[in-house]
Amino acid sequence: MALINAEPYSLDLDPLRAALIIIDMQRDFLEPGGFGAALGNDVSLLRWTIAPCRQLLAQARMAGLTVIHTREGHRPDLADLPPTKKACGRLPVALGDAGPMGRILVRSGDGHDIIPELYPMPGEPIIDKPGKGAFHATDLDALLKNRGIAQLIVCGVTTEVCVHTTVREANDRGYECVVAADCAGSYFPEFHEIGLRMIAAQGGIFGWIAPSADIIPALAEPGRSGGCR
Ligand code: TIU
Repeated sequence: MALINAEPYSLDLDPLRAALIIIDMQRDFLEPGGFGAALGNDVSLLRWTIAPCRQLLAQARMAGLTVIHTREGHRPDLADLPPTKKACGRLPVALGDAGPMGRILVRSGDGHDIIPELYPMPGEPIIDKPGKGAFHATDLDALLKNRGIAQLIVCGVTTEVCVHTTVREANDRGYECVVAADCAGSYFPEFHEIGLRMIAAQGGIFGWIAPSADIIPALAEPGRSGGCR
């Protein structure tokens, strides 16, 4: 066990029972021409998360932590796309339509893929999720339980949407979550700040927050051997 200097108070991390989960670091959200841009967002506002995420990912891999990636997206036949989600935003180019990176937020399109900087290594589970939360309509809970995972280090985009929804889902399922504050991001900087504060407020109502610099030392617990689990 190793203490993470977190808010609202220190978290005792057990790297043997912890996983890093990287939420939706997809081209559709971080690069021009994807879903994030179709929603009217300035996607460049998310790019500062990439370098700290890379560092956290590298350290987690070196420590032998379970690393899980998620991707938001839908079946090519859109059978798992609620009409309400398709209608959201009344967009001229809607979800499922052709875009410069393939069909927007559809599995197998280029935009749906994870950005090259954070590309999964062979053996790292990828959770394809149709919703904002990574537990909804996925096998994430089974995967975590089967590996004995009880604590999640969470990063990715966006803070107030898919990161928040996943942390809330995880908290309700009994997982302890710490969000790596500099490794999550939003198209709305103020939502990022408030979103983090919402997690840690009220004694950590949904979880903990900490800078990645305070999480990384806890991964390299003395005596821990490397290698993927
Ligand atoms: N729009 C927005 O901020 N986010 C999403 O639609 N999905 C995720 O957060 N991944």
